[in-house]
Amino acid sequence: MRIDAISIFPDYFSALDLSLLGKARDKGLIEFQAHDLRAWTTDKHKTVDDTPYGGGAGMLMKPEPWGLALDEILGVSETSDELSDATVIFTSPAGDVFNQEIAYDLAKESRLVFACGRYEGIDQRVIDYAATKAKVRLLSIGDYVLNGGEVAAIAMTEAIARLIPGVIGNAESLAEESHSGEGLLEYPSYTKPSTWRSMEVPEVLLSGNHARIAAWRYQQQVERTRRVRPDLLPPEAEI
Ligand code: JET
Repeated sequence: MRIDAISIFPDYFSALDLSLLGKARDKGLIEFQAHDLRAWTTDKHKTVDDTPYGGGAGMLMKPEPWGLALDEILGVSETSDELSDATVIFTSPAGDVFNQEIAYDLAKESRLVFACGRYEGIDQRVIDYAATKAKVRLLSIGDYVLNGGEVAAIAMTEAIARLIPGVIGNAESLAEESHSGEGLLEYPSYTKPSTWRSMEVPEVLLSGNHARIAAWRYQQQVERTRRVRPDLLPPEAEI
């Protein structure tokens, strides 16, 4: 998979050089490139913002640099009918809320382009133009406001990239997640030592009785989910 990100702070994405994604890149499974939006400005001051028509607080991202950046990165032009095979993702609090199911869908794509807005957002015509040249999604990582889309794009990239075959070494950890991960919360986990700061590991986990352990873990998952995320619980009859 190839992933591009367009941002006025491309250095944010150096976090992706670390750990998981760094190794996937070394193995050639993922190509990632961050781009500085200001490279597509044409004025001396490299201006990317302007005041909103109709008034209101704050500044908006002006459309021209975005148009040039998207044309070049998508390999399209205003005058050609050629469509890009990429999916353009605008990170936005106004988008669909990103979740594991969307991560699985996007992990099947060959190209993603993250467009990271700042200030009060991007001129709407940029989103409308992109939608004439590529698949477009507005995606949010939750109901809070960030200063820009970079952190949201990094979160989504990490969630998507780890689902690409070969990126996570242990295929079992993914398989286990895909049926417990989406339904119920995880059970609490313990490692050595069996006593730490006078707290004991639950006796059942030391018993060696695999049926008892599985039953205990399932009960913990259901209790924890009912307490913290009752919205995730299947209908009463299925538990
Ligand atoms: C966000 C994402 O804050 C979030 O995203 C970043 C952001 C901040 C300010 C403006 C903005 O504009 C986006 C835009 O999209 C078309 O114009 C984006 C919070 N949860 N998820």
